[in-house]
Amino acid sequence: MSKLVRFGISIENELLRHFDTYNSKKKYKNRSEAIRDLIRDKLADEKIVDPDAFVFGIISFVYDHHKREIQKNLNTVQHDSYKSIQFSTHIHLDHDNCLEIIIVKDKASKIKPLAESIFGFKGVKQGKLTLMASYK
Ligand code: NI
Repeated sequence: MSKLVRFGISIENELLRHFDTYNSKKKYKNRSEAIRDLIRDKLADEKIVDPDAFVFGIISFVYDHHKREIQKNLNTVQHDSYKSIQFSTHIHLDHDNCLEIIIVKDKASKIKPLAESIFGFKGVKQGKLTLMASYK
């Protein structure tokens, strides 16, 4: 961890009150920890919109495995992106539905189109892409 630096912040009473309520809900021990996390989150949000940014995350989706071509399409798109995919797993939710979770690591410009192609397949009922970027 790099050296900590102190700096002062001016803030409206009302906003500080909301912030303290948020901090106690999130179980922060002090305001500094909460502010550091908020800054990291904001910087990461900014970073993941950059197509060249190196990101990691999770593509999760639910699909009906009876739909024609779905297994073939999912297999093809994942093999096409094998360099971005670190891990994947498949859970049979019930008679018709499957949940697949793919952990990815690559440039945002590689990950987003992969998720979009998966979510666009006929038979995919719900999909979520969670992206993160690291900040110390
Ligand atoms: Ni299944």
